[in-house]
Amino acid sequence: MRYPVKNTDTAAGTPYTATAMRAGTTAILNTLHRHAAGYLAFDELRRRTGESAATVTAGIAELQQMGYQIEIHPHFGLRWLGSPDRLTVDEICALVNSRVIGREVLVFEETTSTNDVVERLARSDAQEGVVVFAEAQTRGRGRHGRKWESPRGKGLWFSVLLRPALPVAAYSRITVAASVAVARAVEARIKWPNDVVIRERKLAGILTETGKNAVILGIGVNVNNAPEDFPSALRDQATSLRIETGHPQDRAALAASLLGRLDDYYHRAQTNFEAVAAEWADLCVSLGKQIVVRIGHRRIEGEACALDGDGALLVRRDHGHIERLLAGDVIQER
Ligand code: BT5
Repeated sequence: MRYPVKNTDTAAGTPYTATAMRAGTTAILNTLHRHAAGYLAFDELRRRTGESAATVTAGIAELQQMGYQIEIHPHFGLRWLGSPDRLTVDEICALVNSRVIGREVLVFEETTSTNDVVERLARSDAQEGVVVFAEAQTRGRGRHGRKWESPRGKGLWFSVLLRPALPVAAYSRITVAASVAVARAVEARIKWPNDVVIRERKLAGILTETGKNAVILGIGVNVNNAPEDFPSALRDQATSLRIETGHPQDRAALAASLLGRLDDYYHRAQTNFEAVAAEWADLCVSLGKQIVVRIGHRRIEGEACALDGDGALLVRRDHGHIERLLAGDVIQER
């Protein structure tokens, strides 16, 4: 599960290495976290993890020392109360359940952009599925060189290295699949081409770039941002899960659930894209609407009608002609 990094790349910052949490402790973390709703008897925890009493006792002490809050009740047993608000490789790997995406995880305290780090990994022939998170990005970016606000510890700012078995012309499928995975994980909707929105406010953004035989999938999700964590110009357009639910969220648990969904939809994008496109259409707020799209200096107006097999948006112009759009910004929607 650990990625053997020799980090000589100072521009990228230093990744936290896994804290060499013992295997038994990882299993305890996983089991208690899954049972977070109530108490778990000590013997039941032993049975579920298959560990000895001594290992379980030592594991709980290790977790508590790391800042995990675990209640020990003399009669009821153990209860998970929360984890430290800090992303760690150990916790994400203990919770994730996936085939490809997340089988190797790196966490940086700070970096320029997680897409930059993954791009370098792609050039060094790293295998697909490695995921890089950063607690803060100094040069987080959106499309066309736009800025992505990535305040420290508030969100999930991460990138995934993919080497899809798809022709380059069908790479848009990856963005489509990622949008569905993110929207499902956070119960939000999709605004074409790459925004994940709640109440018309942007909760997450996706930036897909191509590298050496690779797709670099960058995802930013606002999780625990308060309104004042956004620059004033964004306050009316952006939102976070904390703002929407009224409660701070467990970022590591969300990270693991996101990686699991991305893994699933990435697989489906390559084997049964029609089903993914149908889900996308259900979640999309743009379809069926009259939209104005800006692509560089061009403006295209028409009805957003469907996605095609490559993941391109089909727009019916007023004169009936169908335009096929792979990128662009929706500047107006009716
Ligand atoms: C995107 O671009 O929405 C893609 C964002 C991808 C960010 C991830 S974080 C991990 C990885 N590493 C990176 O460096 N990037 C990826 P675009 O559609 O161009 O939208 C950018 C616009 O969204 C900006 O111009 C702002 O208006 C707005 N924006 C910036 N930061 C935001 C935030 N945190 N929440 C909501 N909106 C934001």
